[in-house]
Amino acid sequence: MDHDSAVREAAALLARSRRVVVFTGAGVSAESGIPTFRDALTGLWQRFDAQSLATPEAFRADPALVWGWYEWRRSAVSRARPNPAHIAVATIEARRPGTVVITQDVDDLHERAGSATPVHLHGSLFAPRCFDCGQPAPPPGPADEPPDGRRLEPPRCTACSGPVRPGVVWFGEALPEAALRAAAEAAAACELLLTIGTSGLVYPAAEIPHLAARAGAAVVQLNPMPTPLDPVAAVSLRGPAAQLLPRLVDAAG
Ligand code: BV8
Ligand code: ZN
Repeated sequence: MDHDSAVREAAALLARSRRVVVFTGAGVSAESGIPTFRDALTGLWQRFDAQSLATPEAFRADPALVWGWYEWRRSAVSRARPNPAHIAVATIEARRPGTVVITQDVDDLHERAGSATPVHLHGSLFAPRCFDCGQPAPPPGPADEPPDGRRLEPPRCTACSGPVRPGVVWFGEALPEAALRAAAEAAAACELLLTIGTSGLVYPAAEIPHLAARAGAAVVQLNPMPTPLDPVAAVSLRGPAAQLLPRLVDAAG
């Protein structure tokens, strides 16, 4: 299917769908200048593998190294702006009330683009909590300067003086039950699932588009690269989300 007919096909699917799920990964924030998960390893952290740094073990071993990485990412997000893909997602929600946005991203760009209640399967950079007792901690103020490549001692919990950790889901940690349940229910009930900018490699989140397809939904994928989701996608649009998604939403009305 050539690109233009793929866009027409995808637009026709969106045009006739009322129950829509939008499932996003780090690629939807790429054009806001936010490095994807794997690319977010520079400076002091470049010698690490993301999967080894995004773990409770890494935080226990060197809280300042891991907290510094997340504070660098949080300061990058605070300086970034939602891109046309985030805005197009919010337009889909405005035109199709009941649309459910499910994201693996830990940034707040969907919210800042107008998405009311995105389901964060992997938590958020803006909900830190105590590593020991779990008490929520106030997000530290905007990191005054991007601590790129610097260790930063995490703040201390006011209840038990344990170290404060980022409010994200690390490898080996369970996803928030309510979020996963809401995502699975939405995927099982939708007519169309748009998967945007995800490599489809990390489970159980990556199961969501497969679940929608098994339940009979059409899956449309937007990603510059092939992914393990290709086989379940009725249409795969190859390209950057900030270009493709607004075109799709305009064509679908
Ligand atoms: C769990 C938060 C159990 C942190 C993240 C072996 C086989 C199968 C599974 C496993 C296994 N070994 C271990 C596991 C389980 C593991 C897993 O799936 N590992 C994978 C790597 C094999 N999963 C877990 O550990 C999960 N927990 O299983 O717990 C359990 C159960 C009960 C009780 C206790 C324990 C937890 C996983 C969550 C990890 N946290 N994020 C943080 O952000 O720091 S995952 C993180 O990586 C992201 O959230 C994202 O989901 C994932 C991938 O990152 P990226 O590749 O950057 O992003 P993405 O996938 O979204 O891909 C980017 C895409 O964008 C690319 O395709 C690219 O082509 C595209 N793109 C680029 N530019 C653009 C674009 N697209 C559009 N436009 C553009 N411009
Ligand atoms: Zn505590």
